[in-house]
Amino acid sequence: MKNKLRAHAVARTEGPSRVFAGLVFIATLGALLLLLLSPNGAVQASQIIHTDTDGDGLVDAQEQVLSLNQNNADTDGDGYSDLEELARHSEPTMVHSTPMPSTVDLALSARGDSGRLVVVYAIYLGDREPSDIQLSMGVLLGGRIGQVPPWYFMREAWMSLHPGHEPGTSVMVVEASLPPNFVHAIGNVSIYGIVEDAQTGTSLAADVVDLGSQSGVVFMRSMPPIRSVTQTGGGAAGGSQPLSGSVYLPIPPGGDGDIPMSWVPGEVCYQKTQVVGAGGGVITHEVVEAECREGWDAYCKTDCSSSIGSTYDTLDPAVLIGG
Ligand SMILES: [Ca+2]
Ligand SMILES: [Ca+2]
Ligand SMILES: [Ca+2]
Repeated sequence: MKNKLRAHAVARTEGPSRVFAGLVFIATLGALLLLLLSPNGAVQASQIIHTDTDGDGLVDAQEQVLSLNQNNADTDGDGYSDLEELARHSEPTMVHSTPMPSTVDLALSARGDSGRLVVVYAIYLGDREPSDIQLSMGVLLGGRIGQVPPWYFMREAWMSLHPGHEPGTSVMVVEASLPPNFVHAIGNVSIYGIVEDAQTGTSLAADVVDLGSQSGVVFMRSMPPIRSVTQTGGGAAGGSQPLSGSVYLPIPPGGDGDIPMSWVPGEVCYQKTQVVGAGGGVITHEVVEAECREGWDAYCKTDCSSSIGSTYDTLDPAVLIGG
């Protein structure tokens, strides 16, 4: 391993096909170790907590959002860590779901933490060095790919590097924090990341996390995991059928205490949508079904069903990488 980790964050100023100059974020491995070994695990001026009890690279608070086991680095025991399965889009709680072969992969997630909104970039590097890739970040605002200056993301960024399942492979985590008001002010925000070859600028992998604001709480819109097959939801579409829509996971800035009292614990707002528009990589969805579903370690907004008929935009990761 090289003695330096380099993550190059560049901003998009025109469109997904353009690469632009930007901030270069460099942290030495020594500095990272110092940060990781700090007594309280907190490494940021913003006091975001990076306690990772099982050492799999996903901090406890993020595992809670994703309903993973914060005391087990490999929740399903298939040999791939929870972090690697997140980065490579397999199901971390199902032993028969393991990553598809890939060279580089990326997954975005998010959580609320210490009054901040933390965006997590889980990057499967394969056998590449961190310095071999650069990370582009941006935001979809009002149907257009926004110009978010890289310093806005990276001024409070945090990185760590972890071994992958196959020998010589690794998985990198980059976390960047934002003020939640960023989402509250806009309503629906798609944050994207693109992993590029640092030498050629070629896009290698892309992913998007969709965030929304409801009643002063930030939500992360997430595909229902495969494990929801075994969860019996409420309503006629529950039972043993896989959920085909998305779930709206609340990620309050300071933990459970920020959830309005009226919201239902142990449930999640499930939405089924249909695509009503697409163009330039932007996909417009309309909510056609919405109801609280049981069996989740989350909360369901009481008026979940009132979102029926509403629309939101997201980005197509395939378009981001030129697919
Ligand atoms: Ca962990
Ligand atoms: Ca874990
Ligand atoms: Ca696993």
